[in-house]
Amino acid sequence: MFTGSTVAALLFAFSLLAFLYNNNWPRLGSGLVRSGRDEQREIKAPERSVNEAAARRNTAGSAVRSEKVGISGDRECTAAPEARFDCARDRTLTRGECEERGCCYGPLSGSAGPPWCFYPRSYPGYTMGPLSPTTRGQTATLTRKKPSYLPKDISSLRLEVIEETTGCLHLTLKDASSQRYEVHLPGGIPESSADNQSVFYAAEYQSDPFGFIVRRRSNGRVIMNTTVAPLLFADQYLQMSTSLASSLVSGLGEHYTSILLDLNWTSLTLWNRDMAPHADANLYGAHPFYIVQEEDGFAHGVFLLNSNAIEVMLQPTPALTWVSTGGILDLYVFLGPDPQSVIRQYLHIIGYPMMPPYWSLGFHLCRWGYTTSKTTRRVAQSMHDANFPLDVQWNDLDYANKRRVFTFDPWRFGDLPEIVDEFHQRGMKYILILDPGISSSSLPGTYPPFDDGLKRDVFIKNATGHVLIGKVWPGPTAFPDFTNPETRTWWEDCIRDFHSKVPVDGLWIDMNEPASFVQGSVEGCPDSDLENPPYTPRVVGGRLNSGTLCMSAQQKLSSHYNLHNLYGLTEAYATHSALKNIRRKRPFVLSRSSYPSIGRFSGVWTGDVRSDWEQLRFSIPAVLQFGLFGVPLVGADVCGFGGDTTEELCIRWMQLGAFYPFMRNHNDKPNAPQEPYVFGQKAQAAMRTALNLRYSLLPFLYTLFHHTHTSADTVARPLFIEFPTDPNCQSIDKQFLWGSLLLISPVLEEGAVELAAYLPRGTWYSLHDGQPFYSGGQYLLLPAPLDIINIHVREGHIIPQQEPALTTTASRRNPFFLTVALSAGGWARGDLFWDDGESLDTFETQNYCYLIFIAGQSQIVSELVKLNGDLDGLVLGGLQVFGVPSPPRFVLANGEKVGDFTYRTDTKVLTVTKLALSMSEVFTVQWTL
Ligand code: MIG
Repeated sequence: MFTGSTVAALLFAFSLLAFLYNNNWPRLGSGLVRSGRDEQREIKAPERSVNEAAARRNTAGSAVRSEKVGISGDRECTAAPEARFDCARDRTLTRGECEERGCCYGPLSGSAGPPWCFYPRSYPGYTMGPLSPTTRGQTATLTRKKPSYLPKDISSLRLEVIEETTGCLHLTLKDASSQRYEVHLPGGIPESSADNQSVFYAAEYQSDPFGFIVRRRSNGRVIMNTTVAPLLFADQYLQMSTSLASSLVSGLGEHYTSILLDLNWTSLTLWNRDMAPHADANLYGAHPFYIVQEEDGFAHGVFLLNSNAIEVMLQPTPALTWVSTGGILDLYVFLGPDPQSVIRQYLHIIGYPMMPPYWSLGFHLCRWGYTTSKTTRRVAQSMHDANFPLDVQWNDLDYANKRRVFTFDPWRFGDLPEIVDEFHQRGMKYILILDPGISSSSLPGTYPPFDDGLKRDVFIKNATGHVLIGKVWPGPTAFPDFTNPETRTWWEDCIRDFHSKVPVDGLWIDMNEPASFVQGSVEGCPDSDLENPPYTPRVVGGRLNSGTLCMSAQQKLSSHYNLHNLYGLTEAYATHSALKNIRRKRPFVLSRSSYPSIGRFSGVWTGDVRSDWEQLRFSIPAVLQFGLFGVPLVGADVCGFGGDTTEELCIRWMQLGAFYPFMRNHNDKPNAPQEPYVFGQKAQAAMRTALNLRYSLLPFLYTLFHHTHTSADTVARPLFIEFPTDPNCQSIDKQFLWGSLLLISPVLEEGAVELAAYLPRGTWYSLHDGQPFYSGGQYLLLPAPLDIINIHVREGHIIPQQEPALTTTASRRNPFFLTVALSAGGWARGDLFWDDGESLDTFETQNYCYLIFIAGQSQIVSELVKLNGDLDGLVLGGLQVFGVPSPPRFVLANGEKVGDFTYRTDTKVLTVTKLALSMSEVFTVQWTL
């Protein structure tokens, strides 16, 4: 895991090697070669195949022909404006400069939109040699004879095609002659191999210029076609374009956007940055993965495993162009065929999410500005006094002595250890913030984290080999290099030492893009190709080192230029394993910065959202996208972080937040308070209802997390994943699901007391009162007064619930109850995963219970699939059955008549209370019609 010195960025050796290898390869014929070990052969009619492949909408015939044609000829430059691929991404070119590149120049009116300088239909590129079989796929060499317009072309590339699984094709393009930096995910990538008879894909290769086409085998649909524009592979500029099978594209985080990306000549930069969420900005995390909804319910995904600065250009053809400033092209294509399978295939590569501790699904309360331990204690007490559930109390930077991590202020927080003990005695947990920057300006001998860190050589160095000093909250700071194993040990030692005084239950890792208040370092950065690459993607601040470290800074594995986007991931990994070793319980880490795989170690919050209605609304696609990225434990700061909230906004945000998988109310220092108890009685009542509803649903939410952890299901789920064949669901991101059965339709507009909610085809019951809605797949106008959030249960499902309490420690001992939503035929099914909520690897070590509930023929029975854990003494206290057609004459529980039941003829809801059926034994409840 992040070990070994095998990977080094030999960034400066390439030009020489490239020069040596130039022109050494034999000239190869053009034509298509179809892949698949069983069917490797030349294809007779290359022209037709390629043209077909250049997606239907690519009408202008921008497919590259294999014959060589002179540049700028009429026929070469006829691409329709929307099908133009930008030949001047790196800088603006005049007509003369454009034509000198061999590209077409075609000015258009208007400033935005299609490029003026674009590639001709044929443009010299790489030529592919013969494909030869390997144990898991094929390989070939690509050579470029004519240099591109970029500095330091890599003129000889190795293509490897690996058939990972039936649904996953993996292609890499690397320098054929020397090693470049490559991403290594912690724990590596599982080796598996496909049974090639049943793979879902077929790949074809165009040899001159090189390009490939991936098709869905079952229907021939083109999933990728990279022949639409040239492949460029220079030392600091890698570019690959592809047509898209539809315009319904999601992913490519982290950005402030709807669930569907805008393909109208937009660009998205993936470069981790401390930046409050707003449109067109690169935000805290980088996720080079997209999922495309095809027609007819199919979907596919593409993952570019590359950690350099990436810019993705989107155009309406539809098509997409990846540009990366380094590394290799390491591309995974996931064939689904349905959206949830795409996510599962992606998570198979990057890792399934961790199982969170049960308590972390409770309510969290935080703000910057709880300035003393007394205040902190009082906040928790006020929550308790006002009867609001609260599992976890947090502190921000206020606790630290001179804002230095691993210390606490002796005056304001002198009794922090005692307070944490108190919280624990009440069944609560405590978390505080931990920034990565280590203060470097304390007197020697007074601040061990820095002194030890220096001794153990754990800090990132500048280009001349001295510890790089930036500036964060404590002033001048050094930055731990978490790619170094010694740093992880030192980090664990620091946490262990602090934990022995302040026994925190989890850690909140902020500022880990990493963020710095000076550009690069306190001394600036040297002038080099790393600081000023030939092409800088569009980033906030205009420079890669803006708001962070110098690109030439040196880490154990490589330069910061290559590793920047991995900083948060590597810190999360180090923090997770430290907590695991120290506490011997399931770790809780919350990170701001992220990269693929982080869901294995940490949850994520969406940073400094403003307290306004627009940010409330866009928090839904933000949360849903992290679900697609394998980070199910995610939420936005409830009631907003920046600026003052209003009572109404905060009510609506608490209602929506009750359905974020991770729910924390957090506020910035200067703002008006927004703890639930500061509002008027009506507002408090609405918030209490929302919190109690969440707490009552925690057994269900926990079970969803179990399925995510073990089967890569999603928790907060976009409707298109659950209803892929319903075109109405393709773009919905103002509503979402928990799992496959709970539909959440929050109010997102000021003053609104009703809302139009889409209900997919079928019967949906209001969770509030069991009222059924028979939907043909339509929008319904629902009342939504201030004290209500609309939640619907899908027919055919059973939700395990529990009576709420003020902490999960208490609620976990309360009676369970079931909400049974019968299908038209009177059937329903549900399940419950249960364990002690905090031990490590309970599923892996078989220390858990797993129950199935089945309803049908006027009865419900439980089935104990696994009974090895904590259900003893827990009882089923009751149930509500939605959709019971007529009043029951009597109700039997385990064969005995039950006195306490009611039936409402208007809503057709049967409610049974005051049961006490042991959950660890099979039970039956029957109603006789
Ligand atoms: O520069 O620790 O996103 O949640 O309260 C600001 C203070 C640093 C940014 C985090 C925010 C946190 C704040 N931090």
